[in-house]
Amino acid sequence: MSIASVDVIVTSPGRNFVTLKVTTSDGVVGWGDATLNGRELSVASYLSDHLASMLIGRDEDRIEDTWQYLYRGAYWRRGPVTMAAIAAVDMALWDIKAKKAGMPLYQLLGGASRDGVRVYAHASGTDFAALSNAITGYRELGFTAVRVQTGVPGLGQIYGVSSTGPGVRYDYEPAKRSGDRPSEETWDTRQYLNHMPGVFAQIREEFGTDLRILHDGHHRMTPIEAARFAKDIEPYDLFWLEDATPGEDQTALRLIRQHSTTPLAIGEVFNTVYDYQTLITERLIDYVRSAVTHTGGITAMKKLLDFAAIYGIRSGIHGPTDISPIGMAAALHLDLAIHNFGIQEYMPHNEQTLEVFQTSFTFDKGFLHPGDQPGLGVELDEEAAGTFEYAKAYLPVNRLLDGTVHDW
Ligand code: CS2
Ligand code: MG
Repeated sequence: MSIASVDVIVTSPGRNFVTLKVTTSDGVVGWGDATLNGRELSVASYLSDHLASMLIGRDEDRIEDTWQYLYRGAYWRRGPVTMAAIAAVDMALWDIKAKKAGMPLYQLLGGASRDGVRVYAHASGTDFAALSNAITGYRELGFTAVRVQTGVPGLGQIYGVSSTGPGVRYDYEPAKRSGDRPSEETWDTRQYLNHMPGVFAQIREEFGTDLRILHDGHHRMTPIEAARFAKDIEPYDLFWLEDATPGEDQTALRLIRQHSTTPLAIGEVFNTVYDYQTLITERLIDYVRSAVTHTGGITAMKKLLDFAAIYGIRSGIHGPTDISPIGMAAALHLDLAIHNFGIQEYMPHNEQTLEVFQTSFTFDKGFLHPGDQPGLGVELDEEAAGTFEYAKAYLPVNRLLDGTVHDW
């Protein structure tokens, strides 16, 4: 048995996705997500122009050896493009192995450690009334945890806030089809720091203490600003404060830890375990935020999460709509199997996306389950995929009020 063909499928059902299709000499098909929001074609080219020929003829069962072959064999290692390409190959090979075994992937990862995967939704609103409406809507859908993002008076469109009205499902897509350059947003940290603690106080006032509240700082604060913010919001018992500072400055979190017990989550822009080494060994974070799609796949994520488990750190796998249903399914199989599960991000995909990707995971009262189909449990309809043309899209660029480029 060997890999007979490798195909890269770029499709855009409402947003861009890159998918890898690996087919064995016996006709078994495995799928992998290779979507990197705003830089999709770089990964598509890495796969089709550089990796595909290396894979033909390889034994599809040698997943670890293939991972090492692609990682060490590249010479130029790490980085979002390389690791998304390797992730797609890895996911496809695990999909094949589980299909050949006739079982859902989580069974190959040690079986279920829990009955379901607790998920959190994205509740947002330009003001508190819209945010409150969104939280109520998600609670009615059965969610027990919500990420809350809201507008800041004086600032226009900012990260994470739906501009399509109060946060309904899949209501926020950050990548814009803005022609040949990104759109721009304006930011002011001081206005944000002064505004947000009151929002959390209002949420606790209105929704009580049971609801798990998460918030995404989206990389924008300096270490001392983040330390102040994490301390100011401590009374509101957040499940986590995410990306309080730009994560590559790992030791910045030592300052936040000195001032606050607000749990911290980081890592959605990371792509290898080395990005986490200080954060994990010094217990500077409480949740690992990587996506399977951006961090080298199931093989690498399982090792990363097992490493984090030694330090009492749990999973918080990234799951926005720019992770395809295949990448989401890979996360769910890991979530179900590992012991140190924390929570799973879940932004439901739109109807067009679900025309292209046939999923088998299910949602029930705030929990997802990957399903018991052999493999990952997601199949891509190539005919449907072919009807959605790729269109270049960019994540916004952020500038401070004086025009200085800032982290988006
Ligand atoms: C966000 C992401 O889900 C999150 O936590 O940080 O939606 C992020 O903005 C997008 O993945 C960027 O493509
Ligand atoms: Mg985030």
